[in-house]
Amino acid sequence: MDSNTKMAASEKRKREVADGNNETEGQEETLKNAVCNKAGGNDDAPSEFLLSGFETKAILRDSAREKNIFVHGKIDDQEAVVILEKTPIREDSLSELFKNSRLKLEMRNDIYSTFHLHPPPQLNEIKTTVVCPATEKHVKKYLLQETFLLEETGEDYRSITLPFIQSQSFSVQWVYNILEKKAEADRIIYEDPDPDVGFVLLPDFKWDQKQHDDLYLIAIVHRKDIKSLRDLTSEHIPLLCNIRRRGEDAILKRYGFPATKLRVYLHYQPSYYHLHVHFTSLSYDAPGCGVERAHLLSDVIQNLQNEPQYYHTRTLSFPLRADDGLLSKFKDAARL
Ligand code: GTA
Repeated sequence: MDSNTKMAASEKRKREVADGNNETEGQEETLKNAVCNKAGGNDDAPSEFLLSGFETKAILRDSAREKNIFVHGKIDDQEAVVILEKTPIREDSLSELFKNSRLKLEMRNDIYSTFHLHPPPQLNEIKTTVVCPATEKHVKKYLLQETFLLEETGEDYRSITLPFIQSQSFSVQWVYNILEKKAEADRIIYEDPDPDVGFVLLPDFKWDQKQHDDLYLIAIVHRKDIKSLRDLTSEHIPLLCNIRRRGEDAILKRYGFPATKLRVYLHYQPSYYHLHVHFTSLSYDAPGCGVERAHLLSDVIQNLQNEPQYYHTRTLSFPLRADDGLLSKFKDAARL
């Protein structure tokens, strides 16, 4: 983009932002906040040039194998984290890919040759996630760091972890927006509105829904009083069974994906303390699906059936990053 086009794009973006400034009910947004909030809005057009003025500050992590990069920077003076990720090549796009791409020879040797293939733009997307305005906690979350495994007793949870998460965990506003249909309403694939055992099932924002290989959905409960696995007792068994049965049925109905191909689990610790359940494809090595963090929903249900207070009393292990404030709290309490 030349500088004139860039300036025009920037002016266009500012106008569009100003036009849409009162989108969020009851919230007074500054122009700059609105620029960032466009990243999460439903209106695609004004977001088009969101990243044209992005200033990179640091690479938080990148992976050649996973083909992604996590970048910390600024969008119009606001802190932001941008995640870029190459998406899998879809089988149903192959014929268009072969037919309409330009090939540039890199090398040829006997029967072997390598090329650079330049596909048409619609087959060359990069999945992009924007967190803006990003807090320091977001930046830390995505930064590649050494991790440590902790063991937390029920008492540790009440005396160390609970006060910590009550004072500084990520906002769950995005969760309430989903439950109140203020965001992502058109993405909901199933809802049980019951206030006790009900939930909303929708694609996780890590899944672009283009292929089933990396299928990823989350079920978010309507109840607002359950922070995590630690709060669960046998009282919640009907809720958990409902999520499992109806979630699996809805995924089968919508995607033709059977329960035997699903990994259904909760994270401990989660990033967001409002109870939710992850549904991922068994063949997808989803971030956070390792044994140190993921608790299979079927195991959780059985543990509660056998011992109603299981998660109140049991010692639970989980990994923490080196600069996580909770790790310091455990050190201060001489629990490490
Ligand atoms: N539909 O607005 C949202 C939204 N947000 C803010 C979070 N999620 C959302 N889904 C929708 N709309 O699976 C999803 C998250 C996550 C779940 C929360 O809600 O994608 P959790 O509370 O157990 O937290 O689950 P968790 O697992 O730590 O969160 P997250 O973000 O998945 O991070 C785990 C690791 O995954 C990160 O450290 C990072 O390595 C990786 N990761 C995170 N985001 C991406 C991404 N966009 N692309 C690739 N890798 C990612």
